[in-house]
Amino acid sequence: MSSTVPLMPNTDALWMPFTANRQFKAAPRLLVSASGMYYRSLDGHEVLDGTAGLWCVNAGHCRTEIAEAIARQSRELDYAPGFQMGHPLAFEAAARLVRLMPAGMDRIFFTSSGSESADTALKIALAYHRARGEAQRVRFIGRERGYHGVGFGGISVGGIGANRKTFAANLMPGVDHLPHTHDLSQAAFSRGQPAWGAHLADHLERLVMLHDASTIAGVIVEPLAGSGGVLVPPRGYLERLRALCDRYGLLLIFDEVITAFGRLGAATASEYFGVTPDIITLAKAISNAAVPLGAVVVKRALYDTVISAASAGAIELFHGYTYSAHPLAMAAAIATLQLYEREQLFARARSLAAQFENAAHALRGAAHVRDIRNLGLVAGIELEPRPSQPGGRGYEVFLRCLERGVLVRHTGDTLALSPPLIIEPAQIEQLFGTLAEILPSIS
Ligand code: PXG
Repeated sequence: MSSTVPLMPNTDALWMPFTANRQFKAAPRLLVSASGMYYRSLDGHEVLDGTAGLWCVNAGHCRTEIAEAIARQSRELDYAPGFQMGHPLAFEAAARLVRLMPAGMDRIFFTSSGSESADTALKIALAYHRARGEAQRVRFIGRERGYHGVGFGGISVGGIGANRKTFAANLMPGVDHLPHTHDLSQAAFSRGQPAWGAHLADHLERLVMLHDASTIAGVIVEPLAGSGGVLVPPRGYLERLRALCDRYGLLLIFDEVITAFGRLGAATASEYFGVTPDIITLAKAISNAAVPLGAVVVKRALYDTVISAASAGAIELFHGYTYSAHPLAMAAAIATLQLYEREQLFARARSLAAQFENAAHALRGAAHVRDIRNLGLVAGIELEPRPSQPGGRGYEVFLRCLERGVLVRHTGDTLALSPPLIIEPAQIEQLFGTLAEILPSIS
C-alpha cells in the first residue's frame, strides 16, 4: 500500500456506468485499495465488503497467488491472437473449468464479460439449431426481472424495464418472457427456496402454444436472479423448466454469472439444484474479477453438432472476441480455480449458509423490512419503498452503511448481500448487525 495519501481526482472526464453521475460527482465515493474482506476508501476508512465487489471477488481481494500469476504472465506472454492461433493456458483453463461443470458440459467458449457470455450463448443456440436443420428456431424466451448484461441480446431477453426502454425500438425480435416468481403475498420471508411458485414455470407451455415450439430456440434464466432483486427459484421450478424444454426441444440456458463459483455453496447453481441446462454462462468469480473474463459452457453434443455441420477447413462459428482467452485472464482463472480448490471455498460457503440465513432473517420485524430472501451466501432484504421516491430508501441505507464501514448493494429498495466466501462468522454478524442498527433511523 502506498504511504502517500491519494488525492481526490478531477471526476469530470469519466462517464460512470449504472451511476447517478451528477449525484456521485457532487460527493464521490472512492476506493483505493483492498485486501481480503476489506476495501480502503480514499478518506482512509476500512470498508467491509458485503458484496464481493459486484458479486465477483469470491476468494477475497488482492489474493497473492492470483496477483503473482497475472504478473508472471504479463512478462511471459502478454497477448496472443485467439483466432487461428492459440496458447497453452487457454486449453488448460478450459480443461480446469470443465472439471467444475455438470457432467457432459465440457466445451468452453471464452469471452471477457457476462454480457458477452449472454450474447454468445444466444448465438450458439441459434447456430446449433441451424446446424441441425432447424434454422427456423429463432425465438428466445427470457423472464421478467431477468438480467443478462447490457448487450442488445442480453437486454432483449432480460426483463428489467429501465434497461430496455431507451433501446426499445432496437431490441432483438422474437423474444417473449416468462413471468417472474416474486410474490410477497405467497412467499414473503421464505428461508431458502420458496415452497410456492413452481407452477409459474408452466407459463412456458403457454408461450410454446402461442409461438409454436418449432420457432423457439431456447429459454434463458438466471437460476437465482441477482440484479432483479435476489429472487430465489421456487422449489421444483427449475425442474419444470427443464422438463418442458426437453418436451419441446428448447435449449435451456442458465445464466450463472453470479451463481457459479461457490455463491450457493457448490461450483454451479446447476449442481446445487440438480438441474442440468444445455448452456451455462459464466463471468465474474471465474477469475475472482482480477482480470475481466467470461465463458460459455456447452454440452458436448451442441459443440459436436455445430462443428460437424461445417465443411472441413471451414470456420464453424463466426463469432469471437480479440480478448477471448486473453493470456492474463487465463492465468488469473487458473490461479483462481486452484485457490478455490485449495481453500475449499465452495464448501466453506455451504458451511456458512445456515448462519448467514439466520443472521439475515433476524432482521425480520426491523423498520421498513417487508421481505427477506436468501440462499447460500446471498441475501436480499426488501424494504418498503417511500411512496414518493422509489429506490430512495435503499440508496440511503447503502450510504449509511458505507459511513459505518460496510459495503452493501441496493437495487431499488432491495438490499443485496453477497460477500466473499472467505467471510468470517463475526463479519457476518457485523454485516447484518450494521443493518439492524441503521434501519430504525431511516425515514
Ligand atoms: N448475467 C448476469 C446474471 C449478471 O448478474 C451479467 C450477466 C453481465 O455481466 P457483465 O460482466 O457484462 O457486467 C450480470 C452482471 C448488481 C450487479 O449489483 C449485477 C451485475 C453487474 C453489476 C451489478 O446486481 N451482474
